[in-house]
Amino acid sequence: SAEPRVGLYDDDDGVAELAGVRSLAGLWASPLAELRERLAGGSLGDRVPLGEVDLLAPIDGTTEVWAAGVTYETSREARVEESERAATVYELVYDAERPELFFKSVPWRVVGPDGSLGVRADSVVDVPEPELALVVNRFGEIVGYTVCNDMSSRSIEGENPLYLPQAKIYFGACGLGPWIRPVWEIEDPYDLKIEMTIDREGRREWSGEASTARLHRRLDELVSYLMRGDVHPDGVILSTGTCLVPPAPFTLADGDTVEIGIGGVGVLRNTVVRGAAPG
Ligand code: DO4
Ligand code: MG
Repeated sequence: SAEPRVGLYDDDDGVAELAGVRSLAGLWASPLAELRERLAGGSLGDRVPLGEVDLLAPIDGTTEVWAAGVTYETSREARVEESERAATVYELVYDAERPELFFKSVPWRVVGPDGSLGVRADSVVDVPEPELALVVNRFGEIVGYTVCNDMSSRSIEGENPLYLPQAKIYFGACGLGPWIRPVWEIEDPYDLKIEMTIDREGRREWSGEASTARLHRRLDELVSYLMRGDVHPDGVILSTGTCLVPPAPFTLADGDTVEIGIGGVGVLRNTVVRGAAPG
């Protein structure tokens, strides 16, 4: 049926439904130790080959997506360059005690694997941002990792940093997936390769590679600021900032394919639609 289900993926390319689990958000209501036991001991439905499953974005309920900014030197440099008049805000936040955190998406706007990402019709310079995203439970514990594409309008943000919500939050701006890798299966989250390729009309238009080793913040430090003075009853997804920014004059075009791979976590692939918003 078309009902969304929660499943466990095994390394032999099979997926089995987690019996009795109605939503991901429900899982984020358990402390990490309980979640781990629940996943290890949960009863599973029939195993289905991955190819027969339509993967949805791994987010539901009222779980929000937030994102951190200017957490890699590459991002700081790109922002300083695109916004000469306001460059110091980026310089300052890179070394400030409080990180830059911003709201990115509600679940219904999130685009899953193979879905269409959007570029705003009123933007002229647009880039994908490949980011490691943390899945955080309601207690502020990191329970898993996924891949986030924090699509951004460089022309709108570059005009004035106060335009950040317009540059970052719009129809099709947030890609997430292809699944969640449990935290206990990743040995060192500070040593993950991040790769991005952008293909246009059958040709490689841009590619780059970096590592979470260059992250300028600690993951739990980012989470602690996100939980400070706030509540996330259905847990929260926190994207940790980009380590790759295709330099100007690069801009995304309608029909581009963006693939982001994070070692041990997964590969998120999407196509780009310019002016994706209906109406
Ligand atoms: O400061 C603006 C946003 C930065 C961002 O999204 C990033 O560094 O990934
Ligand atoms: Mg970003």
